[in-house]
This record gives sequence, structure tokens and C-alpha cells, in this order.
Amino acid sequence: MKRHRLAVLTLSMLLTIGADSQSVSSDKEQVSYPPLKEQFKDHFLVGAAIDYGEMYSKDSTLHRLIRREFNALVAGNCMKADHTEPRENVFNFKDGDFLVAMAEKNQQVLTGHCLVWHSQVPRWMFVDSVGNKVSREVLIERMRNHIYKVAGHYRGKVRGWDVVNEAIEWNGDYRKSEYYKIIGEDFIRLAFQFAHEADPDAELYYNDYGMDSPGKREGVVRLIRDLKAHGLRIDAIGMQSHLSLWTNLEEYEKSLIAFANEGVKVMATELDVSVLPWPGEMPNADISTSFEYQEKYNPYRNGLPAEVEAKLKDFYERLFAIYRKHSDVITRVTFWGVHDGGSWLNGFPIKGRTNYPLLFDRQLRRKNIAL
Ligand code: 9MR
Repeated sequence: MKRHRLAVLTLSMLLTIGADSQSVSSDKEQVSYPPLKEQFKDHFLVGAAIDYGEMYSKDSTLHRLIRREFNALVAGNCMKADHTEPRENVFNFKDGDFLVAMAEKNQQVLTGHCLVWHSQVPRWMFVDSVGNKVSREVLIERMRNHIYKVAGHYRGKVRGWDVVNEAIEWNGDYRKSEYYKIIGEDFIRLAFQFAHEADPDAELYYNDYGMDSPGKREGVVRLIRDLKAHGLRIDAIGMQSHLSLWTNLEEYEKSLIAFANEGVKVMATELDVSVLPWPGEMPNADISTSFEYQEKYNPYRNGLPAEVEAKLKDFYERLFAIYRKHSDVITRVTFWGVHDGGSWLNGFPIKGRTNYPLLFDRQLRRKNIAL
């Protein structure tokens, strides 16, 4: 396997590095790395999910970091259905427009996230005015209107859309979401069709977590085939990549290869690596999962021990070796957040923990991980 590693630069070399590079100070050494977007410019885009906290932050260091490191952004929350269409046919594009302007100013590629998802969907979507479930026809029409209006509004402003998010179960079956139960499995085909009609130039993606599971892999492969068999556009599979130190990277790589073999591009769309114990059986990114806080599940609230830091470094290095190896089919690697302090993993699946899943620490310093 070809592993191009960037040399770690020592303090004595820092002076020769351009102003865009960043120094990191720790007790042991000072290390500097080129901006991620420069480092991977011949391989894939490198992105970050931007939430309200980052969008509206007055912290100029944070904004400089976002500009310097990333050439792609994705909407963390502001383009989801509960936000864009809180009441039927009443649309709110204020925050999404702000993000569009931010990405334009920073010359970053923007991805829309997401058009159809069982979560963060407004309550009205599935019920009529007296609370009864709507018919298939009504839901199809609501979904069509939502996609037309949202993807239509951002036409020409986003490169692509996570059209359908998290519609497949661990075992490869369709998730029994309201969309599925009311419309049937063709809700996915219809969503891709409507998205393409709304913005014919936009790339269209299917996005999901747990892609290292063989069942999901098979389900997603079946879905790609189904969409293609129906003549529908699908450009890439988004492997969310909410990983942990215990994720089996061989299985993850197998999925990446399996998707690419179906003739689509692959993206890591929500990358983070949890270092904290998972209280249940199998880690997932299903936001309905939650557990009671217990001290034993929050072992690193005063800092990450060196041995765990070393594990995180090793994990990230192995992961990016996979990305480099498959960079012919990978178009983007996006982190779910910018720095540890802003990560959703401090609150999931247990509120109030201290996690360390990203490449930048709480002081916005790049971790000593040479990718
Ligand atoms: O990062 C998002 C977080 O702020 C929200 O509270 C959460 C709840 O819906 O959604 C998070 O983003 C999710 C993404 O949209 C889809 N994949 C899983 C992500 C983490 O939950």
C-alpha cells in the first residue's frame, strides 16, 4: 500500500512555513501542518459541517481556521426540513442563505444536507389537520413540494444534496420510517427524481451511518442498483463515518470498495472518531439513542491520556491511508464539526461528556496527527 506521509516539521522549520500554516504547542513538541485543503488538493475536498455556533460565532480565530483548512462546507442543521419548512409551505431560508454567503466568501464548495430524513422533520409532514396520518398521495405531494422549494431555492448554490438520509437498517432492510410506511419503498426513488427535477445540475447523494456493517453495505448496494435500474441519478454514497477507536476499518474499507464498484463516487460526509466508551451494544449515530450519565462513561473530562491520544492518532492515520489509497473514487472527506469543543459527540449518546473526536482541539489547535 502506498502511504504518502507528510513529514512532521519541527520547531526549527516553522519559520520557513507560510503564514497559512499553523503551529501547535504541547509539552513535548511543536508541530506544524499544512492546511488540510492544501494537503489533499490532488485527492479530494476536505470539509467541515457548520452549525449555528460556528456560523454566527464572533471568534475570528475560528473563522480563520475554517477558511484556512477547508475547501468544502456542509449545513450541520440549517437545511433540514424542520428548519426549512417549519409549517406547511412556509419556508425559512435565512440561515441556509447565511451559510451560502459564507461558503461563497470563503470559496468553499457547499453541500446541502438533507432533503428527506425520518429525523428533524416537522410534525405536520405526516399528519392532517386533525392528526390523522396522511395518505400516500398527500405525503408524496408534500415531499415533492418540499424538495422542489428547498433544492430549487439553493439551485446553483450547492454542489450537491444528501437527498435521502439514513433509510436503511443494519440488516440491509429499509428503515420503517413514516416515509416508508406511508409511501412505500419507492419514496427513495421519488425523492431522487424530485431532487433531480428541482436542480438538474446538482449532484445527488444517499447518506448513512454504520457503513462498516455488512448488512448496511448490502442494503446500500441494492439501493444504488435499484436507483440506477430506474434510470435515476445518483452520484455518490455518503459514508457518514461517525467512527470510534473500535471501528473495524477493514469492514469500512470493504464498503467503500463495494460502493465504488457500483459506479458511484464515495465521500466521508460526517467524519469523527469517538474515544469514549459506548454504553450499549453497538455504537450508532441514531439520535434517538440515549443513556443516563455515569462518571465511568466520562473518563477523560480532565484531558486525554497519552495512550488514548496515541490510539486516536493511529486510528486517524490508518483511516487516511485508506482514503489516500482510494482517492480515485473519493471526492470529499468532511468532518462533522470543526473542533472538539463544538462536536455533537459531547452530548451523544450521553449528555455532558468530554469527547475528542476531531482534528482540532478545544483551543483550536491542530492535533499532532500527520495525516
Ligand atoms: O449535528 C447535528 C446535531 O446538532 C443535531 O442535534 C442532531 C440531531 O438531529 O443531528 C446532528 O447531525 C446528524 C446528521 O444530520 C445526520 N447524521 C447524524 C448526525 C449526528 O447526529
